[in-house]
Amino acid sequence: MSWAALASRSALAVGFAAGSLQLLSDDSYDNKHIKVKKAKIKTFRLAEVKQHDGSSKNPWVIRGTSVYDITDWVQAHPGGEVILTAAGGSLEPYWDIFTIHKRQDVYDILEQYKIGEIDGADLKDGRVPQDAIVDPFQNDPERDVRLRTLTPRPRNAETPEAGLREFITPNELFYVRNHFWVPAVDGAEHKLTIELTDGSERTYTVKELKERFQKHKVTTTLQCAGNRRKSMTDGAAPTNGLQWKAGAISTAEWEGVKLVDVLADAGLDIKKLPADAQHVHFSAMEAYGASIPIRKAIDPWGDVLLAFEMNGAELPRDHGYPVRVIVPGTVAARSVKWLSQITISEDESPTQWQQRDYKSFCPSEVKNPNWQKARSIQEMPVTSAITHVEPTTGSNGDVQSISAEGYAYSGGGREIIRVDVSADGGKTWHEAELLDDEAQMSGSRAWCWKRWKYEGQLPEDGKPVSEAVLVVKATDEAYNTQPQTYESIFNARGNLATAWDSAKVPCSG
Ligand code: HEM
Ligand SMILES: Nc1nc2c(c(=O)[nH]1)N[C@H]1C(S)=C(S)[C@@H](COP(=O)(O)O)O[C@H]1N2
Ligand SMILES: [Mo]
Repeated sequence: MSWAALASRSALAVGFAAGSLQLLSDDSYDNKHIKVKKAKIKTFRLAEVKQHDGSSKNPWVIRGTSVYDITDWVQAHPGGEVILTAAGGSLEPYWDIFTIHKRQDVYDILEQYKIGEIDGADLKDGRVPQDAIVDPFQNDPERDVRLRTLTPRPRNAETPEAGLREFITPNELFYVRNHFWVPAVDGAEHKLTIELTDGSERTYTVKELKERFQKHKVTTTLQCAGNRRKSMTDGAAPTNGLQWKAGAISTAEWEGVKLVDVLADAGLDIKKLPADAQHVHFSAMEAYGASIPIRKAIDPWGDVLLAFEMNGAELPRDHGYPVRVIVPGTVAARSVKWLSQITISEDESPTQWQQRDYKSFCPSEVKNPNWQKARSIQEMPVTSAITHVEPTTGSNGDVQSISAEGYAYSGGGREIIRVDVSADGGKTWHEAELLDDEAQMSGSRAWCWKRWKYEGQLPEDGKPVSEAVLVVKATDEAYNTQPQTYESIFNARGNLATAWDSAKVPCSG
């Protein structure tokens, strides 16, 4: 199956099966049979493996010279159904691209599904001949070199300091978080299908969406659930996932049409919702998908957009061209790019990114977290970060004053009402100045980060120190504030890393 064929599968909603790490029934022989099995390893010809491709009920893959029946793993695969592109042949060319797999724990998962070996008659120099595959990343766009790249394929890159100090992040410096490749889309042809709970469907071209519905502008910050994850790792313990610093957050003005207007046009009775209309699923062209609760989707102050433009320009390919959903105040994982299908449903989206990844747990729940029990992250908690520090030294070479800048943000449209800064690690606090960026905002609620500025004398209590520890914490309109340390909010996924931010400033020789 090709990357494009995958994208056109309508049932791209990728499910996951609880407990799918069980051994295959084939392996549950009694002792006598296991002996028989060991003595005679099953062998398969390549032609037979080929029949178990992505369209087969029982997909198989090859790694090295071993054959695996991955039927029971497909639903549990964190990368979703793309796994099927490798079915019927060797994994290696794919894992050379998706290098995330070259790890013992991934090999261990695969080993559980082994069913035999490739017949020696098909080996060349003891190896399975490898077909060349199409690199799905070959059409990815050019990227600005100033972005701080974490992984090039898929593209994950954070906004550099220069971008974090602006209120509106320039498009080229807006952070990029891609789980897969960037789909190559013909914007004029692209269609979006909306499916209601009664199964009825309505399909719109992007052109039709632009022409038929009233346009709206919303300025909003997008923040990845993993923003500041590296500081949780440094402050508590190792976490899984991309080790973002404070740059997996950016702000833009988005233009598009309101999701609620399009849902109503597609036949959803907004005033008298059907009882089974509980969640709105968004499916993308590569393989990604997520959902939001219906109340957010139809909230007249919720400002959920189907966006075509970003900061006055056509949506850049990395950010979802030709259409993405923008869910203000909600974790950016729900702002699905390259949107192709919207489905109203009784349940949350079955994808990996709704059922797993974007959840948080008790700090001690490390090995086998209860994914099903944990709630999906939607509105983000309050956070803040220092983006720039500038010490001023006196004639003796000691630091005498300090100026600092940063951002503060809270989810759910909860406005930041105060930012407190301390230069002695949290003993003495000062209120930072909040910048007035009001003129650059549009939207029903406080969807944007606030920039803050602080200037103060050092040392705090007049006694010379060798190092000042600058710390910052923000408070939102619900008087929620940030935890002091990471131990209490540590979770193995490294999500919602919102403890006080800090920066050390050397003060005297
Ligand atoms: C049967 C073989 C496979 C196994 C056992 C496997 C296992 C895994 C595991 C454990 C992860 C999570 C890694 C992490 O979170 O650090 C993962 C992620 C992923 N896999 Fe696979 N994989 C297989 C085949 C494939 C193939 C053939 C492809 C592509 C053609 C693929 C694409 C991906 C992608 C894109 C992700 C990342 C998803 C994301 O960032 O959300 N996998 N896989
Ligand atoms: N189709 C699709 N949509 C997606 C993603 C993706 O990988 N594919 N990543 C999500 C995540 S986790 C984040 S943080 C944001 C990032 O948006 P940006 O790249 O425009 O900053 O997009 C979300 N929407
Ligand atoms: Mo994210």
